[in-house]
Amino acid sequence: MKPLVIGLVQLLSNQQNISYYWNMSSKKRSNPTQHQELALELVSSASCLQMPPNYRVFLLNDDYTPMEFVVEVLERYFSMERQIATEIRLEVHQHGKGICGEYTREIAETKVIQVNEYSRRNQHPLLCRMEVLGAA
Ligand code: TYC
Repeated sequence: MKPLVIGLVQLLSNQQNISYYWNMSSKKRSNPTQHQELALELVSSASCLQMPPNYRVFLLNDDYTPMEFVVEVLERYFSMERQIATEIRLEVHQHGKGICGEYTREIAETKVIQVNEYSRRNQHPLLCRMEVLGAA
């Protein structure tokens, strides 16, 4: 049976902040003051919790979007300097795909929507997409 996790203890050791869950499915539980003495089945957070994955946002090449527009998008939505934006634009043009950045899911989703909406509003077929990265 999966342990019923009802509490989180923060322990400070060697300057590191380590989180532990205590498992109240243990028969030994009785009152809160016995937590330490009973050494409730502490399970390292490393085995319970995982950081949410990040997402890579990228642009796809097409034959119609003007190069200047791609550079503008990279500057406007990804805060790139002209020089870097131009390099990424060339990367997309030559290799079909160019990485704009890596973000949390919500930020990546927002950027994808913003770029695609902005492109359509300007009548360009430029496509912005995201892909999940390995868990951080
Ligand atoms: N390939 C496009 C053209 O030749 C330019 C372009 C570059 C389009 C980058 C999209 O993400 C892109 N007009």
